[in-house]
Amino acid sequence: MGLALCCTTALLAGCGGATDEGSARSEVRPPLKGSPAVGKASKDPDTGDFNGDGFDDYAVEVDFEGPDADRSDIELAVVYGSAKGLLTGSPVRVPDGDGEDGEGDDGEVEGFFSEPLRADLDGDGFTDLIGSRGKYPDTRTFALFGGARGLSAPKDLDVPDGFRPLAAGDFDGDGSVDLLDGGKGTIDDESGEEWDPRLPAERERGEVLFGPFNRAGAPARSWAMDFSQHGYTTPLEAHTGDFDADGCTDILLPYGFDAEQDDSAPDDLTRLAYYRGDAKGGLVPGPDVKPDLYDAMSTVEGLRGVTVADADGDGIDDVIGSGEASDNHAGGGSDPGEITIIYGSKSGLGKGRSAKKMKQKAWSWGFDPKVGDVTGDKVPDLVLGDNDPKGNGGEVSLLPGTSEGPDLDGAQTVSPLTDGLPSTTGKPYRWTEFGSDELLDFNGDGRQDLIVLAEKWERKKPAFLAFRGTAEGLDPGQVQYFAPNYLKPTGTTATRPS
Ligand SMILES: [Ca+2]
Ligand SMILES: [Ca+2]
Ligand SMILES: [Ca+2]
Ligand SMILES: [Ca+2]
Repeated sequence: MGLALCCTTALLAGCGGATDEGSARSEVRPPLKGSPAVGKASKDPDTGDFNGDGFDDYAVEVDFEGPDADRSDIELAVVYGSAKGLLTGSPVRVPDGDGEDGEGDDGEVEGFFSEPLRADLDGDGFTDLIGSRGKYPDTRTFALFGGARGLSAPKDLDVPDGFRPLAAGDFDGDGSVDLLDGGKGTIDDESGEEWDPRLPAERERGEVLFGPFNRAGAPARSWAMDFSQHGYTTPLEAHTGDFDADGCTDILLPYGFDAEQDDSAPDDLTRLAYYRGDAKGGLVPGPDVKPDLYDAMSTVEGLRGVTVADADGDGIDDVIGSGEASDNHAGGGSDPGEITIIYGSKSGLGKGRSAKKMKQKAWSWGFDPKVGDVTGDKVPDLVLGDNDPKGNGGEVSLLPGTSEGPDLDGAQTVSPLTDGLPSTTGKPYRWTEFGSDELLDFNGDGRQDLIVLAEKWERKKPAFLAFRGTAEGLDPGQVQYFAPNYLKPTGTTATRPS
C-alpha cells in the first residue's frame, strides 16, 4: 500500500520518477572518529550519557546486512557523543549472541529480547546499558557498565533464568535501581499465542528484582509479581516515571489482546495498567486514575502508544498518549490524529492541571511523541511524527514549548523533502519511512538533538540523520549522516576504550 501511494503522489507532482526529483542534497561527510572525552561520576547521572562527559551517547539495535542478503546480523551499536557531534567512526558493538540470526532447524531464535535500558544499576554514578540476548528461551540478561572512559564489555547478570528486563526504575525509592520483568506467557502478545511451554512456570507472571545489585550482578532481593491479569495476557512494554513526585518510580504497562470475540476472557481486563511505586510494597496497583487512563487518551480506534516525559517542565513526569486513528472509512474519510497529555502532580497522576488534547486532520499525525528542550530556552518542546504525509513517507514536527504548552501553529517540520539533507547518491527517495528515533544532547550544548531513522533513505537502505537542536529549532544544514555500514568496519565487540 505504501508503494502504491508513493507512485500516485509522484505522478500528481508531475515528476518523471519517484526517486530522482526533489530537494537539494548535501554531500555526506566522512564518519567522525575519536575516543569519547574522559568523564566523571555524578550523584544523579544523566541517563543519556554513559561516560559522564556531558555529551549524550546513542545506543541502537542495528541490522548489519551480511554479504549474503538472506543473512542479517543484529548488533547493539553505541555511538558516543562529543563536542563535534556523534563519533560515528568509532562505534562500540555488541552482538546478540554467538551464532547466526534467524530461526534454525531447532526452532531457536537468537536475538535481543528487550529494548536496551539505561540506568545506573551498580550505583557508581555512571549510567549503564542493560539488555537481554541469546537464543530463546535461554536468554541472558547483560549489562555494559558505564565508566569515565566508556562502557565496559557486556557482563551477564546473576538473575533468574529467562529474566527479561522490561523496565528499570527505583520502585521502592531506596536509592538503588530495580529491574522489572512483566512476565511472558507469549512470545507475541498480538498473536494471542498460548503460554510458551518452553518457559519455566515461574517466568510466566512477572518479577521485580530489587537493587542494589552486587558486583556479580545479583539483586539484593526479588519479588514475584503477577502482571498477567488472571493469566490472560502479559504487558507488551513498560513505561516508567515518577508521576506523583514521591521518589518512587511508577509504571504504566500497556497490553495487547483481542478479547471481544473471546467468551473465556476475564471481564475486568485493562489495556493500560498503572502501578505506583511504594516505599513499603515496591509496586502497588493504582490508585485509580479518573477518568480511566486508557479511555482518556484513546480514540474510538484505541491507543497507538504512550510516552512518559516531563511535558510541562515542572519536574514531575507526565503521560503522553497517541490516539489511534483510521483513514479506512467508507467515502475516503479520515479521523484526525490525536495527542493527549495527562499531567503528573504531587497529588497524583491526572490530579493536577487538566489534561491537554491536540488534534490534526491527518490520521497519521501524532506518532512517537518525544519531549525535550530542543531550542534551549528551558521549556520542553514536543516532537511528533507523521508517518504518511502526502508524498514523502514520513515527517517529523517540532512543536516549540510555551507556558501554554506545545505550540501547534509554530511547528517546524523536517522531512525527506527538506533541503540540504545529506545523501551519498544525491538522489532522494520519497518513500523513506522517515521517523524520529531519539532525542539526545549528543554535542552537549544544552539543546536536545534529534536522531531520525529513515528506514529507506537511499536504495531502500536505512540511514540515521542526526539533527542538531538550535535556538531556531532543528538545523537541516548540519545533519550528521550515518548508516549501518558506517558503523561496521571499525568497530569490534564492546570494550572500554583505553
Ligand atoms: Ca557521553
Ligand atoms: Ca553504573
Ligand atoms: Ca530500589
Ligand atoms: Ca545539542
